[in-house]
Amino acid sequence: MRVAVVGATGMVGNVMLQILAERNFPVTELIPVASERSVGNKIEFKGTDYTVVGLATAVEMKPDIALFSAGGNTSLEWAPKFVEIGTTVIDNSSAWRMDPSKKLIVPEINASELTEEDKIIANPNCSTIQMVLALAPLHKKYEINRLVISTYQSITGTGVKAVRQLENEANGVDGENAYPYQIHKNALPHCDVFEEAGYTKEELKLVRETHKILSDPSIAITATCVRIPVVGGHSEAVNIEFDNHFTVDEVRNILSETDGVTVQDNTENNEYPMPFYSEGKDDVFVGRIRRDLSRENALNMFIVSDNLRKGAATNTIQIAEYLVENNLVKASVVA
Ligand code: A2P
Ligand code: 11C
Repeated sequence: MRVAVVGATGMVGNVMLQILAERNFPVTELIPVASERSVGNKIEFKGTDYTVVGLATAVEMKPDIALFSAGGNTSLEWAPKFVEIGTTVIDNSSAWRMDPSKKLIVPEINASELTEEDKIIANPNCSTIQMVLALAPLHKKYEINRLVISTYQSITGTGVKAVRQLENEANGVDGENAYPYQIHKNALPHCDVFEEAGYTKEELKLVRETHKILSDPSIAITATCVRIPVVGGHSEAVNIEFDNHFTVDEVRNILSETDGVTVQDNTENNEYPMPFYSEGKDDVFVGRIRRDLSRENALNMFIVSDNLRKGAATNTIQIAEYLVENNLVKASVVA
């Protein structure tokens, strides 16, 4: 496969390259793509140096697959141009997620919906992916009717600029800021931009994307998303109300048997998921699983995952793997 990584110099793009190599994705030629200011720079992939190209050049190079993570506007403008020349695009931005003609895929849940006709496939938001991976098997068994979500999100979700801001603040150095306030020693109840009714775009993504992935718009969902000064992953406290009765042991068993989920839940040994320890791992870690004693059929749990991996790059590459394994994208012979 000739694989373009659009946004190869960015936070997620960099992890995409790492994961393509780690998982031995069948890359015959890598096409790293970034903005004009990075064109000409070298990027190392599996021991070979590749030159960063701009988007127009990448289209001329006719990749079989393009993995996009360079912001929504780049995806909106350029994904269709790649599709025109026969490329299949897997897009990690929010550009196409809610487009009814595009599929929003978490492979463990709904990859079987994919067909050869899907030329732009949307990768969900990081905080949605890790949550729905743990919720999907519980929804199937007990039917979720309401979710109350509070997130504690890594600054890596904002990109390179945010990581620099935290480093600068921790070192007492001036620099460009990604956030309207100091993030060092702080918590900002503000992820992405404010939209309608006082909610941020990140909060609305959790609502809308969850409805789409679980194919169930009837679930009542409300969220508060908070940015905290950590880098290892996103954490989420989720309160879940089911239509049906459950036992906590049964829930633990279901989650233990779910692909991509690791249960870390033993309060006697202080065992619970934390972003510091999820960094660099592909799993979604679930712990603090306990009945909500204030409501019938309600449960609390804490869900943690490396937002750059399962929340972004790993999920994107798992989609690509599914396409290749199921012959939904074929390598072209380029003269
Ligand atoms: P560049 O490094 O040249 O700016 P992050 O989210 O970590 O900040 O990374 C964003 C990624 O998207 C980078 O690889 C960045 O390239 C790339 N990018 C940003 N704007 C564009 C654009 N207009 N065209 C192509 N790539 C872009
Ligand atoms: C954050 N979830 O942590 C965001 C980053 O829609 O893919 C990814 C934004 C997106 O701020």
